[in-house]
Amino acid sequence: MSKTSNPLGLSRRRALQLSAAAGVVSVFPGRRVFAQAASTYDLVIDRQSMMIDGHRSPAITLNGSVPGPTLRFIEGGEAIVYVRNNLSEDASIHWHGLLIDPAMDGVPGFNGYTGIPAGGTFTYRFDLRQAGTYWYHSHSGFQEQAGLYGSLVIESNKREPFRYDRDYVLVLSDHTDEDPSGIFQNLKTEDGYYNYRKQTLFDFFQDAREQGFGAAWDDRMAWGSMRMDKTDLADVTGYSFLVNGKGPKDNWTGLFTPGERVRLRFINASAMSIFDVRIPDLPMTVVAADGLNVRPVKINEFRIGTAETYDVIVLPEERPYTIMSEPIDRTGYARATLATAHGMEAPIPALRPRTLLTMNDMGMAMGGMDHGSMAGMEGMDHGSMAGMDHSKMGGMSGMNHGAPVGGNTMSNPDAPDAVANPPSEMTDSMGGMDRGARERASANQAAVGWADAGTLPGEKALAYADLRSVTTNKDTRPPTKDIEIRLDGNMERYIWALNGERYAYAEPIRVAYGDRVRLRLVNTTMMAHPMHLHGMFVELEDDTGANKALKHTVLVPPGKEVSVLLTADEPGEWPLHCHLLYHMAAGMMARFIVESKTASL
Ligand SMILES: [Cu+2]
Repeated sequence: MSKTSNPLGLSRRRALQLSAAAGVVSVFPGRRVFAQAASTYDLVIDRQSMMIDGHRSPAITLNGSVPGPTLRFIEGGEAIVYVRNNLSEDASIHWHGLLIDPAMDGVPGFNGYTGIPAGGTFTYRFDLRQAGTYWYHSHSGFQEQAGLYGSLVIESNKREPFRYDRDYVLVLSDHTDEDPSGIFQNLKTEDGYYNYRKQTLFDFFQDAREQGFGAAWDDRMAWGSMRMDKTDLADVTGYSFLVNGKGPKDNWTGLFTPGERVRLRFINASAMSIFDVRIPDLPMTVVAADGLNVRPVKINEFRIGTAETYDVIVLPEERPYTIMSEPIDRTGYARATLATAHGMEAPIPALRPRTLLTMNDMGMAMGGMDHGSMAGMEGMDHGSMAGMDHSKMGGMSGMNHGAPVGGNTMSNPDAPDAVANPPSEMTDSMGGMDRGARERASANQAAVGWADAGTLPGEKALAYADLRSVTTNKDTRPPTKDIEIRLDGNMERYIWALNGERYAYAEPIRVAYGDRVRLRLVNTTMMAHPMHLHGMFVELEDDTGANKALKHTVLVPPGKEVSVLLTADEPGEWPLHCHLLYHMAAGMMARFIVESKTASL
């Protein structure tokens, strides 16, 4: 039995005192001098159970808890982590987002690493080359889904560009009582097994009333003939959504004193969930993305892909606040509370409508798909795509009966999704309502299109285009190499692949040391894929200047392309994969090899 432990709600002063104990020598008052002493941790992996909202659930624990302990380090030092694996199977721990010696990256089958044998131990030793919010998790089988994950915080050895008085880690995750390998089997054998929210006939008549019968029918037929489900935002449901291992009833609570600036380090450690996160009535300022500082962005909510992290700073007043994290398919929620005393709580807002994908979201999935490249998809069932013949598409592009869905956007995938923005008169009329009324009014509006989280009019949701690095990019050369990574899938047969090949069959992607590369992540599917590259950061191309935001995980929306730049300056064999656990397991992974310095001479 495990009791989950709260990451300590440390005041910054206390955190630094602890840091001092862990290898910082303070010589001058007000100035920190960092010794090169190592910080060490012991981790023990066990199969136990955990309590979630009063029910017992099987889990894999680290030091008896889910998530595992928050490991705190100081930038510039060395980390030593001793791991004991008490499972009856091999395990592993990967340090997500760290610049690291490839031998310590912790992915079995890469860089000569073979995992931690059943009943055995492994010692990780690596230099701490960066600061920020990161996490660690198993890279073996489905252990991550069962609980083998935790947070990792590296304190900066420089002055931070923002100020805060209190520091909390919020690890978001999805937990299931089921055996994860059983889930994977079900996904592979039964289409839509976990999708309880298929559109119903009732939905159809509702649509028909709003859009006109013709439009609703055409839309329905189009989706039907593609044999894709427009509500297939997530393919596993039945999860409990957790914050720091606590269910919504357990209500993880972070305390604050009014007037304090509170830093919240959000980590999406779920196996399969993408969350929309907000704190009603408490604006947030985003100060870091994927561990690295960004220019402050004031927002009301953000969408966090699996494996991404965001640090925000809030200034709560003397009252409780609900931290609400809704998965995009709205099958539940994770909830936590900020309060001035334990036991206080704020109202929990109603779940907003799940997003319905539109034909506009299909951009790349349809327009960018040439059948020649599809033919390369080893083992793929072309049947599901074959339904998408061009006469049908012709019919859809004519589908403009004043319908809010699709129509001529088909021919221009980049056209702004007009329906994502409510008409201005609605915005205006809602402006006068209080928040509760606005929430209720908004809940009755369908969120249409991937980009729309159901954000209230007048409120701001974070977009990648808002992110700018605080530090100037080290390498501003234009790319000399363009690598297309197509994210492919067949939902019916649960085959997920990169460039048409499942991992087991794919050739590695090779670049020379020092290469400046553009990776074009082209999503041909109707799901978002959080693409993660180990060992290096990539730069988002939203900025044309030298402050491109750096990311280790990039959420690629359905049917869209996201391009990123990369300087290949970390030699090694790095996994490049979708961070949805079952997609990776199904084959959505590649080996990205950066040749050693000498190899290119
Ligand atoms: Cu994926």
